[in-house]
Amino acid sequence: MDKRRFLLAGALGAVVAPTVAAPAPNARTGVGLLTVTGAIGRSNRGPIDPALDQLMVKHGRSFDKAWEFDAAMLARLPAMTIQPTLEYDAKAHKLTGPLLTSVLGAAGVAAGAAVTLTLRAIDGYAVAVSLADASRYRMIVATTIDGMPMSLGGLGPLWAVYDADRIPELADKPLKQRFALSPWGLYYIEVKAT
Ligand SMILES: Nc1nc2c(c(=O)[nH]1)N[C@H]1C(S)=C(S)[C@@H](COP(=O)(O)O)O[C@H]1N2
Ligand SMILES: [Mo]
Repeated sequence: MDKRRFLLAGALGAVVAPTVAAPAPNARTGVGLLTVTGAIGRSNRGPIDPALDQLMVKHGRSFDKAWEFDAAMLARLPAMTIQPTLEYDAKAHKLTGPLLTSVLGAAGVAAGAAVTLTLRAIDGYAVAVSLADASRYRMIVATTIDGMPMSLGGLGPLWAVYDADRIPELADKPLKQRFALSPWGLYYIEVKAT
């Protein structure tokens, strides 16, 4: 390395260093809320533990690496707000959370990747959606409803949901048929090359 490049590298290092000192982006410290597996580019945990990962084992899952999010990691992603009419009470509710594409992006899935997602919920409900549709629907991983964090036992803690009123192909359907792609109690996503 010549002297000029050395000095430049030093100057960049000085600028870059404080950023590097910020909390490691892959550190999960809070309760794991969402596990992303399959065709992911980044991982922050190892294989499924057949003894301790009870719900995932019950749901027949298996993986050798995954990206796990806690609430703080989800909260660091840009939040979106949607206000769809929900089928449960036929009322509009305000839902906030990151775009599903941002969540996958954090796990190292490229925005335009040709992949299918399987979204799994705590009660065993699972639904497949292409990343292209999830992106077109501007699907979010909602964490709050009407300003309140969603509860386990209700629709939460995470709900994959979209603004069906504003998606023509869904808004045309009766309310009861708009949310089949929308698992409440979302806790697991598999990413698979299409
Ligand atoms: N966790 C979970 N999410 C779910 C479901 C479910 O059974 N479990 N059913 C899906 C379907 S098929 C529809 S139409 C809507 C409403 O389903 P429900 O009336 O059975 O709640 O939620 C979707 N999300
Ligand atoms: Mo349904």
